[in-house]
Amino acid sequence: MQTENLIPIRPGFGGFDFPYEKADVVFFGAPMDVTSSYRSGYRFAPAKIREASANLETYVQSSGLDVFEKLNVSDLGDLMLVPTDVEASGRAIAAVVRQILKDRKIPFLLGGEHTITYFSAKSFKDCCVVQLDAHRDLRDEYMGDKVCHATVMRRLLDFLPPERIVQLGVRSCSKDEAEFLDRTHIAAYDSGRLIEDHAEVVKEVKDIVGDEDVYLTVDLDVLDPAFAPGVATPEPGGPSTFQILKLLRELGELNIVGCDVVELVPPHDDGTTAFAAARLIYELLAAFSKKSR
Ligand SMILES: [Mn+2]
Repeated sequence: MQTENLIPIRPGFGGFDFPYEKADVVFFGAPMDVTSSYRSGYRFAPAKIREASANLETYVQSSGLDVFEKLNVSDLGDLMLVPTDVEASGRAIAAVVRQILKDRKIPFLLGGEHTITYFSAKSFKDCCVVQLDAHRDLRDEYMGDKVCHATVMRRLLDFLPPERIVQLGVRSCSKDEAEFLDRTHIAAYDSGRLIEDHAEVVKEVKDIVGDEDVYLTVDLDVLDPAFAPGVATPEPGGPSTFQILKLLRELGELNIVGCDVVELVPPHDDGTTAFAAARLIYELLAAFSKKSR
């Protein structure tokens, strides 16, 4: 692994430090903090997620296992990004993701703004992208930007057919995005449907995705702001942390080949959102761990 632009951070996620060579899952921070249209401060997010992760139990009660028992997890630290250059930062992110994939491991990105998903997901071949988000992120451009937090899912359509995208938890979009969604075949299970019809939604998502490779992107604003106040663009009317934990336990059974957790803005967080992020990640790791048993 080329590491000259990765700043090592110890302790890493969960406080554990398995060597990269032995790792099944590889974390790295991609603290992109450029395109926010409202709150910013994403650059501090990976550190806050790591801090929360070190103060939570690694034994996941709902799964009955310690995530580090069967699973080797490594953390490469934070990627040095070009503060004002989305494309250059994106190339650096994609290079690390490609290397981790080449070494047959699961990359797990700690954002950073949602824009990182475009550069990360682009590095996978033929995957489905499952998105947990309050927003569609399907604008073709936003305030003149083609590649930003508000367009990230639309940019994925530059290389993925719409049938390979699943949106969960959305409750906010523009009229143009709603019309665009109607014209495409993106599977969208909005917040109300997810909350009221959880089991059926999970069943349908599993039917759509089957045993395809899945890239999972978790925008923390999918959670109701009551449970995750420290995000860039809070959107009321979302599911609880408990509901999303349950959802991730179930989605974790899919063939997940890459993940990111994005949109935490620590300057607007009292710790609630960082702890929610860390717990959601543990739940996913427990699901991975279960599969590797
Ligand atoms: Mn988003």
